[in-house]
Amino acid sequence: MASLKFPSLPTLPSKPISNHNFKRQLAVTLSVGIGLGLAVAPQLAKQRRWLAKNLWEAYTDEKTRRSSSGYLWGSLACMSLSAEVAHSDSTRVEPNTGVSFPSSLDETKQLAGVGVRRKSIFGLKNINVYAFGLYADEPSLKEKLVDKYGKQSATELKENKEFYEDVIGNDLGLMVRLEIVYRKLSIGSVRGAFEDSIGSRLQKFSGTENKELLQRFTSQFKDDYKLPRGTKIDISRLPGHILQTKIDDKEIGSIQSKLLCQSLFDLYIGEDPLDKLAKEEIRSGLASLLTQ
Ligand code: DAO
Ligand code: DAO
Repeated sequence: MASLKFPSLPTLPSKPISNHNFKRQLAVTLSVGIGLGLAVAPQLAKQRRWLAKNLWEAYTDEKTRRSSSGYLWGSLACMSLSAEVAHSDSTRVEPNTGVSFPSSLDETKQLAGVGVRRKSIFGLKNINVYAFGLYADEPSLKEKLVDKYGKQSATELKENKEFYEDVIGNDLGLMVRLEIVYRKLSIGSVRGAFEDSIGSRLQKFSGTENKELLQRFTSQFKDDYKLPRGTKIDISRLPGHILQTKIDDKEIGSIQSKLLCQSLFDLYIGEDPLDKLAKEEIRSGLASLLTQ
């Protein structure tokens, strides 16, 4: 039987690695490893910024730089800074929770703004339940609304209520991504919260309670689903007013209803939103997407 032969490895230098070289190699290896780790993990945005700042301070400190560990600090600081720069233009961090959202998804969806859903418990303290990012499908936003609003400037558009009513009510692509931050979320409390938040919008837009529609929506969420911190829920409006829900990228259901789509997005961009600052940010984001 013919034996398999591996090509011979290039011979390693026989000279022992000097202490100085060793430190340099260690510094480079460590910084590549740590830098890559930080660069790829979006949930580490806060830590990345903190580390970049501290390492840079350490490196620029005269004493550290003159000492033999200068190499280590220098390359670590450079790697962290570049990871931070690389990330700052491709993600947006929700400031209250540190959750980061990619600025664009699937090539056509653009992030319009981010916010946080809070809930007060026993009327005492507010807990952060989830961070959210609202995405608009740029081509469909333009296709549906550019004729009507394309001549207005972003500043004019930002103040135009009718524009947001049209964004909420038209059959154009929108998606909200929720990332759970609360550690003890039970399906029971989630159902209860929907009944208040979505239920009141169904009533507002249709004039009736629509118990059956709300029931259809909440019955998608089975009792055995777990919602640990870090779970991502994507709720999208697909063509034909179809509201699709995915949990950690797995589709769990779709419901065709203009009223339900409108009620859901009204929670984030409507007149009485879950997070007022986020609403302002999302509204200007949408206005600039349409006018650019
Ligand atoms: O445990 O009593 C509690 C507080 C839970 C608050 C639940 C708020 C749910 C908001 C909707 C979450 C959607 C994923
Ligand atoms: O924040 O009050 C609110 C409304 C949130 C609507 C989100 C619906 C998707 C929740 C999926 C739960 C899965 C068990």
